[in-house]
Amino acid sequence: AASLYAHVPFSQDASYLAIGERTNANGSRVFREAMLAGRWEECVEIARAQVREGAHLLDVCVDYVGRDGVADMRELAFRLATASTLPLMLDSTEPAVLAAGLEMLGGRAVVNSVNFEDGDGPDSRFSKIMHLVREHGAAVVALTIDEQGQARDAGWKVRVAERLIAQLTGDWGMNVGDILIDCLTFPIATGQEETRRDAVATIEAIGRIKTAYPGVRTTLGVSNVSFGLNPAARVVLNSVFLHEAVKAGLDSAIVSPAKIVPVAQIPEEQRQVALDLVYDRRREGYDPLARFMELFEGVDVAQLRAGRAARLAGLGLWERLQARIVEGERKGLEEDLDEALAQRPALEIINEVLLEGMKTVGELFGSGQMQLPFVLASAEVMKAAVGYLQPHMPKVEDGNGSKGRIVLATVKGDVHDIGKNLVDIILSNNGFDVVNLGIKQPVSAILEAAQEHQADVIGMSGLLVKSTVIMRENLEEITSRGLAGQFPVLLGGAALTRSYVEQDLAQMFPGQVRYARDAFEGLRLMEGLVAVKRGAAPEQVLPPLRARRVATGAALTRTEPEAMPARSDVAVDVPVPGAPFYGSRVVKGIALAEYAAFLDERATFMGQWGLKPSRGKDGPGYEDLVEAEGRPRLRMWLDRLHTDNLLQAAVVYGYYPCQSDGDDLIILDPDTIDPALLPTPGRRA
Ligand code: B1M
Repeated sequence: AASLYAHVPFSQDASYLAIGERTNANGSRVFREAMLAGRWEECVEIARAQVREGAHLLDVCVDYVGRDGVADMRELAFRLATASTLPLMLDSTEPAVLAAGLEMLGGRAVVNSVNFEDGDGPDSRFSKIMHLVREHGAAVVALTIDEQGQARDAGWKVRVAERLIAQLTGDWGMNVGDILIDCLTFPIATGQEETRRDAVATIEAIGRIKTAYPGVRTTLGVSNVSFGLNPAARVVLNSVFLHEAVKAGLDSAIVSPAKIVPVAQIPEEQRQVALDLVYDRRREGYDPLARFMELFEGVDVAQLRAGRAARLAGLGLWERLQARIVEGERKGLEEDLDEALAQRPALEIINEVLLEGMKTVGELFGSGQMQLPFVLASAEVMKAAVGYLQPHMPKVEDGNGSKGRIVLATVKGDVHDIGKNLVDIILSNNGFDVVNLGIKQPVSAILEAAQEHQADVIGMSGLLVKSTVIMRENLEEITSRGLAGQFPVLLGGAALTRSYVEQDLAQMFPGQVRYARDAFEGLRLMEGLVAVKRGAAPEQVLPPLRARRVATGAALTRTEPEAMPARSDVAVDVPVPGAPFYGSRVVKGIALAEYAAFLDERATFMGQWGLKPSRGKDGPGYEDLVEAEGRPRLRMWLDRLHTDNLLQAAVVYGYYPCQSDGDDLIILDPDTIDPALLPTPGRRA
């Protein structure tokens, strides 16, 4: 899905796609009241708050009895089209309301929803809404409801999903990846016998649909499951249910972050009973619903929090500070930091206590036990702690003015800035002048700032794996603009490795590029890089780059299946396929036409060549620029490449023997290995 500003993939790394539910007249009283009173700015503010809370998409629903839904949707979608950076999911049962929203939006929306409640004939809602979806190229949420009603057991849900997928892809030409199947659930805690197995049926159906159609997406409105319980019990049941659904393959969920807590933070008995309730594990003398209600009798959400506060209070100072980061608990932070400062220096508190907490957050998030909004809360506490400790960090006042200037930025597409800001503090406190550009910075902005501020060094930070690729592209761009000699570059961020920077990147970058594992290594390198900028020989002022380690004569050992460590139940006795050959090969002479088709025109025209369409009505739009400038220039270049034979395109590829060593994958040099140990090239070994 896309807004005017950003696209959002339906598959999220290490997370489900979080769809904010508060811009919904049926789900949020505050939103509804603002909408009914025509306080549109307040509605927009609710949307913005969800962006800050870490939502990836916003569900927008204006359906309310007696209102003119078309007018409301037009008004709201018009505002959100430019006020929300996130794409929208337009949520209505009325085709006219959906049409009004779709017409106001740039980018690509998601339509919520279609189903077979009144069949799939030409006059059905399904058909009417699908005409709109097709006309606007939207993605669509498809509910497991048919002519008999909402599907209740897993088999029924799966059958409706199959019918939906068949029709949406067959009759409506949709890509399976643009369909979000919602398996729906009724509340399971109302005591009605017929709904007790709804959650388990939903979880099972999600698993079966994802197995049968790996490309299809699944979604779910989570809060419905706990309807009827008190707010504290709802928070726990919603969280446990969401966690189980994600484990079964749920890709996205309509949620309110306030109604979810990380399962790791739920007390054991509450979690266990919630699980029994979700999976309807009743047995003689034990009804999880009754026990669950007992556990939460008289408990309100404030008490849930109070329980956490009491638990934190019971911890020792260092554990508590770490727990504050992990649990995103800010209340009392300053007092704890004051106590900590009386015992250890500020930098040590950050490095040895708080960053350890952040590491745990990363692990919990990576393993799916912590949802994104909580990572955000942890990040906020971390930032607050660093801000509070900053005045207590050592500062160099040598009175000689700046020791050098760095332009610092988190690279394009990456929002992580805690590490970068720490680098800013450490460098500033040590006499360097830092121009901190913030997050998601394209290379053009970084270079512009470096030139404007006459920077000595460019510093780039990025934590996503894809940011390491962006850094490489940025170095290429700096080189192609002839600026590699002018700006030494410092790189840092958790996804980088020393060898990637000091071997791969250093090899392709004609200037100086260095890797800093942490802010202190950044500080040590800064002096050398500034000196290089001012004319010193790199080998005199910078540590040597790490050379590539080449394993020679590595002993390839064969581990018998029974000697394998018990790590998983993956079969180890399958035949190992032989590679067609070992080593690398190069394919040359690839015709220009074969790869020119892969060129990303938009990225080339706008990102690289800087063609900027006008935002208003007066100047040329993107398509005009493409026709008038982009394509003619591209054709000229393709002709020149062809006639002057400027590019020698080649592909290098290879097959190498490898083996594991703990969690490392060791790539071996085929020339140094006893051939008898290798699977035979071209044949199954
Ligand atoms: Co995100 N995130 N996150 N996240 N996040 C990671 C990086 C991740 C490893 C978590 C995981 O899966 N275990 C993972 C990346 C996986 C990958 O790329 N393969 C991840 C993901 C997937 C995502 C999203 C894509 C999730 C989603 O929406 N599906 C999304 C990304 C959005 C985007 O960027 N477009 C996302 C969002 C977020 C939050 C917004 C919620 C929040 C960031 C808030 C903020 O920064 N304002 C967040 C957080 C907090 C994390 C983790 C948990 C912690 C990062 C952190 O602040 N560490 C992180 C897991 C982890 O790293 N353990 C994770 C503390 C900080 C001090 O360390 O920045 O590494 P760091 O800085 C270090 C060094 O690296 C070095 O110095 C510092 C120490 O002194 N350094 C430099 C850094 N920059 C330097 C520059 C230098 C020199 C040294 O010179 C120029």
